[in-house]
Amino acid sequence: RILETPESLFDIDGLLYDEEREMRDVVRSYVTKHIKPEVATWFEQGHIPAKELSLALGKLGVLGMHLEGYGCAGTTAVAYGLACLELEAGDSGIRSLVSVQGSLAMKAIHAFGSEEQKQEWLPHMASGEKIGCFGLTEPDFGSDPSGMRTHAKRDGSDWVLNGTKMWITNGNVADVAVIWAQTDEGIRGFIVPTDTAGFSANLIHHKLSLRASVTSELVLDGIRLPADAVLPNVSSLRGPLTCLNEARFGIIFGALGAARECLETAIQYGRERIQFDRPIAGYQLTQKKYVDMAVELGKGILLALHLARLKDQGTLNPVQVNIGKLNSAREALSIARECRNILGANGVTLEYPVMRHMVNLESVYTYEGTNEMHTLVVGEALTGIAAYH
Ligand code: TGC
Ligand code: FAD
Repeated sequence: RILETPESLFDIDGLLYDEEREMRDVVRSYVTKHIKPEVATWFEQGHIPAKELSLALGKLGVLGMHLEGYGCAGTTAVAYGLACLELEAGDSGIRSLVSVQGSLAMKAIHAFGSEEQKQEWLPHMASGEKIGCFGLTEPDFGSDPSGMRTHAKRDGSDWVLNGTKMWITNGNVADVAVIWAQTDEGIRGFIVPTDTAGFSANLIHHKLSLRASVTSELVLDGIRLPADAVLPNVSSLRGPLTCLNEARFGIIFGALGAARECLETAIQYGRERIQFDRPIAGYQLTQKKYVDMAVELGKGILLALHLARLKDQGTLNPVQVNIGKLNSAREALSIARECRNILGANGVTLEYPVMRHMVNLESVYTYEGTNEMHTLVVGEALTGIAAYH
């Protein structure tokens, strides 16, 4: 008997409510029709039609879908997670666009913005008319953002912002940047329209990963902002880290979408590829690989669903998000590498999605907190001893 997907082994569908399955199917169908046929070309060219995609994803209803009000759908965490999984089955870059928009830029405004800021930005971002980015990382401060050098000083009622942000997803296509900066009052977030004088974005070239995603350096050169550009309701690293919890949550599901796509491809390939007069899927060594991968994929999805149910009941804590991101990124990357191996030489081309997912997952493993950072957070939770320094 051939199972439709490796997920069927675990009867994942049986754990979902009808509306969650329906929403998942809508996103899956969008990805099948509109992303999968194009994405290898976008990846090869290192270019995505970001504006068109943003509008289409807004229409699909996935931008800030888990946020309440302001044009956002207010779905459950489970629904949001499943959408991320389906989007990343297309490409991690597409899920990144959605994560950065909804879970980082919109979440920052939604959680810490004034009523006026929310009214001004969120409906346009939910519809995809306005694209957001989120500037936390700097050239010299990645895993340890607490040392950031970007700073904002008051000048009368204005703020003046200086600094450089690095590796910023959506940077060159963004209409608005949420920038985190040191101030005399602690780390604060600023809403920076990207047409403000002194703002520039430089595309990062020569990426070998997430090529279907825009990644940029942001230069903030004496940007003058009005008093109401600051997010009023947070003044510490808690601000960006709260947003990271949301985006990491999406990755817990998303990375497994990439893994599922790789595994399905490798199973299909192995059933058709004949060596030594038999399909390679018929060899015990290959079957052990499939089984080990399916077990990790299923366990990962079950963990993701458990965490999503905790989130929906309001009891998910950040350390549990660290555990989920650690597990999903690690296992998805490992699955993608093994699937690449099963495809042999064909595995190194863009004819199949596997190596594209594999190299994308290298970024997923690093961004939103590296494997080591998540390990250290969980290690501290287990032992009570912080081991970062
Ligand atoms: P620490 O001193 O422990 O805490 C500082 C303040 O933050 C609060 N806090 C949290 N709040 C919410 N959620 C969390 N998970 C939190 N963890 C800590 C904490 O209570 C404190 O608040 P307050 O009010 O008392 O000041 O912070 P630390 O400096 O020791 O840092 C801890 C560490 C290393 C875990 C943190 O810096 C970290 O997570 N580093 C990794 C950086 C990272 O993940 N960067 C991601 C950049 S964005 C990105 O990659 C986007 S990729 C594109 C895509 O998503 O597709
Ligand atoms: P570093 O922090 O220099 O780490 C290098 C290595 O050292 C890692 O293996 C790390 O785990 C290890 N290490 C560091 N400290 C310790 C320690 N104490 N103990 C043990 N090991 C340690 N950032 C944003 O703000 N916004 C974005 O939109 C964004 N998008 C991104 C898109 C892409 C494609 C990529 C690749 C990155 C993006 N980032 C973004 C940046 C990302 O969050 C950082 O790359 C990540 O946090 C790691 O920082 P770093 O690259 O400076 O590595």
